[in-house]
Amino acid sequence: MSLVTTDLAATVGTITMNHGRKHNALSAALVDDLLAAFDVMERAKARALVLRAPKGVKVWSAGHDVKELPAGGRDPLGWNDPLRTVIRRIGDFPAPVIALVEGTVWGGACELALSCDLVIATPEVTFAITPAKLSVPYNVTGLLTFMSRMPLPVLKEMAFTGEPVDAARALSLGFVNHVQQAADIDAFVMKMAARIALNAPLSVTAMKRSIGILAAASPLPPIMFEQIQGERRKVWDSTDYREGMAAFLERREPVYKGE
Ligand code: YXS
Repeated sequence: MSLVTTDLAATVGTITMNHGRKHNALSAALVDDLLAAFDVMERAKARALVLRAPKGVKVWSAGHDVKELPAGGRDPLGWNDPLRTVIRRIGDFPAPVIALVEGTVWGGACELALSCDLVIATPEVTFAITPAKLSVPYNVTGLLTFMSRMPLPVLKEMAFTGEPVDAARALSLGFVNHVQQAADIDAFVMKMAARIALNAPLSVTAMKRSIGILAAASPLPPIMFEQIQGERRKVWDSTDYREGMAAFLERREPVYKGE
């Protein structure tokens, strides 16, 4: 049985992440079903696409499936990681993707939501960027996603503390487009999606792709990329990395020693 449901109304598609038992943790299985759903919507030439969880969820997505992170000794967020794959798919999708967010959003799911073209949330939504809590070295394109959505001091606060930021603050900082009450958000999002779908799809796609290319056009000399990878390897090779994983699985607070 698929871990997502899909709906296509005229030229507006909806993909609903529906693995409630694991709070939509972005496992390989859930991401595989998401990718299949994106392909269906692209073949159907959807002109706007809504990415959501079931109505009224407590957790939109709990982020990367921690139980699928490598035990150590290699990059936990490499090119072929499911989280990286689905983030790229959102950027590659020809039509605008609108994140309809209810509930709490954790870790890599913050990047999933913010990599969407538009983010619309209820007032109860919170976003928590959690790599530091789990001793995970977030990756280059992931950090660039966040850096392009919010001021650096805000990203540093979220990344260093791991503490949630609510929808009102996210709206004031510009990484949420609109905040709508739960009773209104579905109609609000579908109205915006329908408006987008009435516009010229080739123009919308060209602008989405051009903006994406321009926003990602940050020339990084190879030596700087290798320097970043060196910093990240210190983390994924550390005993702290293994402690973060163990603490999550044992449902206890981690004790980090900086080694
Ligand atoms: O024990 P069972 O089998 O019932 O499964 C539990 C949880 O283990 C599971 N689950 C997850 N499994 C894998 N990866 C996850 N991220 C994850 N989150 C939850 O779902 C079942 C129900 O969870 P439970 O009992 O904790 O539910 P709750 O209602 O008490 O609490 C809901 C949450 C979301 C507050 C809680 O599950 C939680 O704090 N989850 C972890 C959130 C988090 O830290 N996510 C970051 C994942 S790492 C990631 O995204 C990147 C690698 S990074 O860190 O770099 O950003």
